[in-house]
Amino acid sequence: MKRALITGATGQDGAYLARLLLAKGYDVTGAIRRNSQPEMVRLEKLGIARELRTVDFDLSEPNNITRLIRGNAFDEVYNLAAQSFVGSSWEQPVYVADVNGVGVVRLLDAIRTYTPQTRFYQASTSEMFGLVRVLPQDEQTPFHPRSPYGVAKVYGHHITVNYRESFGLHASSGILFNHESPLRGTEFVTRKITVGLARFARGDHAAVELGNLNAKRDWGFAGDYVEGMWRMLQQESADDYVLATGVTTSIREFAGFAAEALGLDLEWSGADETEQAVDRRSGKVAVRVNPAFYRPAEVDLLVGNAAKARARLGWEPKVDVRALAAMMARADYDECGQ
Ligand code: NAP
Ligand code: F7E
Repeated sequence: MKRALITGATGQDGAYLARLLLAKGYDVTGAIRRNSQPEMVRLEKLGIARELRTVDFDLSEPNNITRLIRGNAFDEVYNLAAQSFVGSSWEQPVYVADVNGVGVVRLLDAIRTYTPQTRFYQASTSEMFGLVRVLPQDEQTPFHPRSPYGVAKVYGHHITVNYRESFGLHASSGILFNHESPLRGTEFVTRKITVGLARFARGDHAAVELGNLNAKRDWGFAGDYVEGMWRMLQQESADDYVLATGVTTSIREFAGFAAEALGLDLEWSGADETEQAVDRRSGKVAVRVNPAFYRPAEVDLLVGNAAKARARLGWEPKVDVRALAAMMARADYDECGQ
């Protein structure tokens, strides 16, 4: 039985990855940040909260990391833990640099020292591309991060490559484009839209307030992406891979897909700060712009090329953005009714 450690096991990806590894017969340890109340909601929703062992863990605490790695011979370590919300990274830039950046080398160095045979996955991100100069983006595209989050992740990415090249670790970096699900945090734009519009469809006619509707993202389904993470660690040698769908969609269009799945019919009007969408059926404003949600620096357009993952890992995304929006909107509609 293989032994895997997942940091960030309480997060969206951690929950789906834990389910995947358990189904494959792994012994899974979830490294969990101590909270005043254990944050197991996603693992409970997937019905696996009791199937993995859990350990207290914080990426900013080197003693904690060292003891955990030294005391266990994990076959695979998936480093998914991070402060992952780009929007708040401008408010906590030092913390984000420490956890998302330096935290990665804390883990890698413990692995190098105590269990160099352990295979390592680093959760890198399309946010590293930021102000993109090339369309679509692949493993060769230069980085130009636009947020403290993206800057910290660039360090995490490069130190993963560096430990692979310096010490021969089997350390891979997955450069993942946005991936969502009904387990997505409610502050991210997709889930904010699906929760807000589901409530609207249930008769609570409060408009969803959003920032930049023109930003475009390459959105896939988180369940598909964790399969790609696992495949990276099954390769004979470690490498870096982009996972993406190759389709880019604006925030406005995503809201339209979610609305459609909920039986709403949005009519857009205005521009920039005065833009809004009225639901033709109820006559009420369902979406409006609130500049408070604009970011100090924006990533305007992301679209990935996952040809390398397709060719070498046999990885394919299975859920397109319209189906994803519908899946999330319907799950939130059902949840609102309970
Ligand atoms: P998420 O839902 O926000 O989960 C993040 C996890 O990290 C949570 O379990 C959180 O614990 C944990 N965490 C935060 N700070 C920590 C710390 N100091 N020490 C230990 N654990 C800590 O994020 P996600 O969407 O699953 O993303 C997983 C990883 O992939 C992240 O590294 C993210 O940056 C990266 N990524 C995500 C996407 C995407 O579109 N989802 C794309 C590319 C890369 P709590 O539950 O206690 O908060
Ligand atoms: O924003 C725009 C916002 O917060 C997407 C993380 O998982 O994916 C995620 O980062 C876009 C941005 O995700 C609102 O300005 C408009 O352009 O959903 P988001 P993100 O910043 O792309 C990457 C790959 C990661 O690695 C990250 O960990 O939507 N937007 N209005 C808004 N965004 C939010 N959150 N809220 C709004 O009201």
